[in-house]
Amino acid sequence: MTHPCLLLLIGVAFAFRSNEVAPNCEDATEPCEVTLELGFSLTMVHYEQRERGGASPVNLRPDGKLRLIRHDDCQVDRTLTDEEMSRVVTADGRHKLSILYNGSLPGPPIVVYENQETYEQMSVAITKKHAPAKVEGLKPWYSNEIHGARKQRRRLERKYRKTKPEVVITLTNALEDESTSLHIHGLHQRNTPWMDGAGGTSQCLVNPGETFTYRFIANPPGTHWYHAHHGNQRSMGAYGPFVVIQQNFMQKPIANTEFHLMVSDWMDSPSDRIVELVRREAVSYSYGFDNAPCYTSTKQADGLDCGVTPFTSALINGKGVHYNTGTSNFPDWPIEIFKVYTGSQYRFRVTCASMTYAFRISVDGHSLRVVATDGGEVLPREVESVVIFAGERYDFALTADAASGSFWIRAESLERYQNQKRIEPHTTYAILKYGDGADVAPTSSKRNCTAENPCTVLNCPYRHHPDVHTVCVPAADLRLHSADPTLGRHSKIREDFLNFHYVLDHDTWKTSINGKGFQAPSSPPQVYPNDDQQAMKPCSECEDGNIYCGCTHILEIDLGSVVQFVLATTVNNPAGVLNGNAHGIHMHGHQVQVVRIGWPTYDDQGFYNGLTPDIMYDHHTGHIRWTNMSWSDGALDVLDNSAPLKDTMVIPVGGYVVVRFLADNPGYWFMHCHTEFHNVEGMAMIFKVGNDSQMNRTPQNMRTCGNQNPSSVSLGLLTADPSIEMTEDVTDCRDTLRILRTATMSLAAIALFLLSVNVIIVCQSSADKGYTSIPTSEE
Ligand SMILES: [Cu+2]
Repeated sequence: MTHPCLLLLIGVAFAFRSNEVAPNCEDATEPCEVTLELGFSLTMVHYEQRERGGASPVNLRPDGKLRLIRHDDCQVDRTLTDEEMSRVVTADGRHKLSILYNGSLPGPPIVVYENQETYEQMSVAITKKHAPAKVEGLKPWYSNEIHGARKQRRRLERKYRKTKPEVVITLTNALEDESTSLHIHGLHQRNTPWMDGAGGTSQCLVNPGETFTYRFIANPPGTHWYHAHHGNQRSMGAYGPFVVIQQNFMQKPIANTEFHLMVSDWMDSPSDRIVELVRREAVSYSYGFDNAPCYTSTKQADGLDCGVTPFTSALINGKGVHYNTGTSNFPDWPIEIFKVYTGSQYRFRVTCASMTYAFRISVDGHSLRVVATDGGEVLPREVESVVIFAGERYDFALTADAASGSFWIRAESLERYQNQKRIEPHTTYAILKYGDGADVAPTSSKRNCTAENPCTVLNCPYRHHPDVHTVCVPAADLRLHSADPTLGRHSKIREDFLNFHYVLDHDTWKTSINGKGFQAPSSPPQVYPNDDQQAMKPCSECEDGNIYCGCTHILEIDLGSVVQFVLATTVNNPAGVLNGNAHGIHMHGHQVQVVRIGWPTYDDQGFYNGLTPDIMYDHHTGHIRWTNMSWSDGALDVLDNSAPLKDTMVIPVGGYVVVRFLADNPGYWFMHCHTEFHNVEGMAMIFKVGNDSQMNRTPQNMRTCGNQNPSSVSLGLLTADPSIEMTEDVTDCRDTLRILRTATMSLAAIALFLLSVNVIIVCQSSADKGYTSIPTSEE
């Protein structure tokens, strides 16, 4: 292994390529246009130019530079320039087929402004709501902003009054053989549910060679991300940061003060392969059929499954470490560097884009002040580390309070045991570097947690972190700055139990929600709500629970109702065997209040020993419900309106999470596990808010797709007079106009005048019957 000091030379070329948060469009009053091209790409390959052309593999030299291998004779050609090196996706140093936006890993950051408030509204927000003296914890950071913001406010007053900027993303599918769609994870797409990018639900898939333009208002503000919403594309690299800057001045990014940090595992296998291995219980061979060692699943601190397939690599901002064995070591390959200056404050916007593994993020020598999750601001909470699951986001503030030097930023897996033996977690690294000096490998070490000074870890998927002097704080314990008034005690709360678990389909295990595996309809219901050609298998044909049943699982919710979902992951099989792992569940189109986390039971060593006693599983009906029936129908007392708002919730194995939300965003919204191979297999459903007449009408020029079954009548149309394609109203108008022309020749001027008036009235009334504008949800 090469010494890390040498390798850090290469980090220089990459360090500031894309990790600082900066708006794509300076002017928030204009639509912000971004172009994304999704294509295959190879890591550790130098493309002569982005639009393909020649490509040559590269290797790493001992001095940290990349060298080009000539493709004709496989000889070393030359060392790449820094500029050329910056265009090579190094990932974990292996050559791997990837699916990337604009050839970059992660994809290019998209940073836009929140839908604009008027100046008057912003002014009130500053003076009343966010006066520096009232902001706890982050006072220095925010108050600097306030002082600096006065001039800016006057400028913005002139510039931004009454604007509604729009984001326009033009996506081209340059994959040769796969369709795709683009989801902005965290945006609500209020009034534009057809722009949500859930392929097959909110839109037709974008086929190879096609282009699809997404137009929407960016809301809510915060740290979000974009990713492909089809097949395995996300875990092959099809993701990138998406930040919506809050349109008051406190959060305006300042150069060098905010960073994107995207962490993800980087697996050898696509999730389809993992589905098949897990489903057939062949996973023990997943090291490769030719290799001797069989794999046994690693366990987390509570003794339950952590990694069902081997951890191979992990990346921070597309750069990281490859493991050949289960032991951790220092990075061999370029890693991300975040440059800071003593005395300043920094905001890290952290997103987990993993296929499967969660990560515990920490920075040697520094504590993290968590200030937001899933885009939503929370009261600052000081922690040693934060656990982040696929789909989640955490923003933390960090004070650069060291005099100088470099410190490891660590992303550790939650693996703790294998074959009953204690193991070290797999760790990938980035570097927090002070000042402008040379890049050197940190010599820092992880904080030592002691009984006197225990470490606080946010968002563990288990209640305790035994024997390491660690205190786990659940995400539900975070608190909003001010209570959300919309979700108080309501006289009527709709309650649904959703069990994310595995069920037997003949002799194989499959992921499900309440025993149902999601089968997509043949055309997206958001585009074709009344498509009589649409193939859907109604879940009414399924029995709840015990036996796997594939169907188009849709939960219908009345617009305006207050909804409580109990998201559980409890045992289902009659033998009482617990199988499963923590799931990160993502709800599209909404932020929900996480009002309660229910844990399973543990022994005095902290190991799992039983399902939560709060929930009953009825083996006869396959339903789950509260054990205490007096909690039913939303009566469970969770009356704390300051519970945090999230869109991706981690459900502990054998436990549950209660979320509450106001169903005020009409549309067909996808809900699914963000472990990609669980989602691919069917741990997904649609929750439909409002009826079709309450949803904005999908624009008529949306692309078409779906089952085709041309009738004889429509076939006849193909050979008929082209004029027959005209709608009745238009035809009527044209006929009338033809008569009018005849009349012009034969009638007197006064008769022509009278007839024209008549025609205009007739045409106008016909046009009024047609599609003229998008009705708003208030209508
Ligand atoms: Cu899952």
